[in-house]
Amino acid sequence: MIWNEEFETLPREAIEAIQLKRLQSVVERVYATVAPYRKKMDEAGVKPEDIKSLDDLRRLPFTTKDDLRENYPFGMFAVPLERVVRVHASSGTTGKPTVVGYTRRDIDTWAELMARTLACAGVHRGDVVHNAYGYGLFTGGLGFHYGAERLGATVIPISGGNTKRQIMIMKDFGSTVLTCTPSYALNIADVIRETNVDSSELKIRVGIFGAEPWSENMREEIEKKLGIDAIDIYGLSEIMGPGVSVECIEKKHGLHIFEDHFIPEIIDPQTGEVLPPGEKGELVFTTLTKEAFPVIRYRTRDITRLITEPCICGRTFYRMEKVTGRSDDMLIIRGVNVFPSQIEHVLMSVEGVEPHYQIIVDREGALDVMEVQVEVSEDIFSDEIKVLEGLAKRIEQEMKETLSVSCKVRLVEPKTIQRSEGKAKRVIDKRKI
Ligand code: DLL
Repeated sequence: MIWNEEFETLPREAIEAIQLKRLQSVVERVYATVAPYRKKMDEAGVKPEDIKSLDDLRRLPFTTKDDLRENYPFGMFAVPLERVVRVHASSGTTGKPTVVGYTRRDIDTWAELMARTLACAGVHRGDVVHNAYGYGLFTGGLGFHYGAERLGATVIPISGGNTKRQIMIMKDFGSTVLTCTPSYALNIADVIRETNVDSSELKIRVGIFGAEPWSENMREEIEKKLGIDAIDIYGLSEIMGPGVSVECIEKKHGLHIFEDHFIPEIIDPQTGEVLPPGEKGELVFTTLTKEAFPVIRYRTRDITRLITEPCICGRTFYRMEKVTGRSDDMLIIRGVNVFPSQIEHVLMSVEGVEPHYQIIVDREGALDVMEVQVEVSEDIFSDEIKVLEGLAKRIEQEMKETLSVSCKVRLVEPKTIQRSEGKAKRVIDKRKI
């Protein structure tokens, strides 16, 4: 079902007309009310009235996480605090969190976009949504919650953690939709298996997973273990939270971006130059309707490409390819760029290796060293040392071929790598400590 057929199937010209009108209005608003935007625009010599076409967007300066940090906590809000009915925050890897605010209308827009998101993934009234995204400052829990209510589904606000209890509730309440991070979905699947729960007693049909990168192989693994369809959802607190883009039930065709509320651009992360449609680069978003915390050309650091053709599902908005990593996720190992997603891809293609891994980077003398620790199945682990060594060598070989840099592979006992209840921590970089 298409939740908002009127908007989600608009012809291109109509989408662009809406975008231009809304863009002009938001630029005018931030210039008038948010001092850091006014300062940056003045320095760049651009005024709100210079935005005459969508192409003029590129005349506006970028906004980065540093801008938000410098104006912590509320310095980039465009309305007085009396109009802000909620705040959320995302914890960065360093220092203070990024704080975002919502007016009553923003919360309403977000609920509408999350209702679209859920409908896009095939969720409907009568579904029981088991919402295991964290409730709190993180946008996942409440974002899904309001969307599921708007759609008219039944929400179980379970939040993350206490996995055995989650499974009991899922069974007893007849949950049909699972929403959580992909790493937590795997964790749930493993606990189901370990506790010998009869999976035919579970009614989960579809899962909507996001908030962290996950590979196609990881999708297959989750779908197989839980017997469900696994849909990818993307979003970030600075732009709104979940509900920026989502796959439709067709899957693997990219994530539909709600373009009547957000304009996506792809830029070269080095030069900042806008790249033509179809090219891979850093995703940049401008919000068009947000009141409390509008953002202009926000650099997400996420790497993807845009797909401009309408989807077979009938929706006309541009899509983005699955995000496989962030430009700041990239590890530089002895000068070679390595993305954790490449490592995941290699691991997931090896028989007997479990989808639980961690990457440890360190420096020995002047040399970077990378170790990949990965769990193997019980059968393999109890095999002879020779077999284990052979497997580790084979993975090392494949890593070398894929990454063009060597790493050490250590096969570890089942259940030794810490399980995730939210976003998984894949990389431990000891070089920075
Ligand atoms: O993770 C919002 C969210 C909640 C999205 C629930 C989906 C589901 P932040 O905590 O601000 O917001 O983290 C945003 O997470 O810039 C990406 O790097 C990463 N990310 C989010 N979704 C995906 C995804 C939420 N589907 C950051 N694939 C983003 C890959 C993702 N990375």
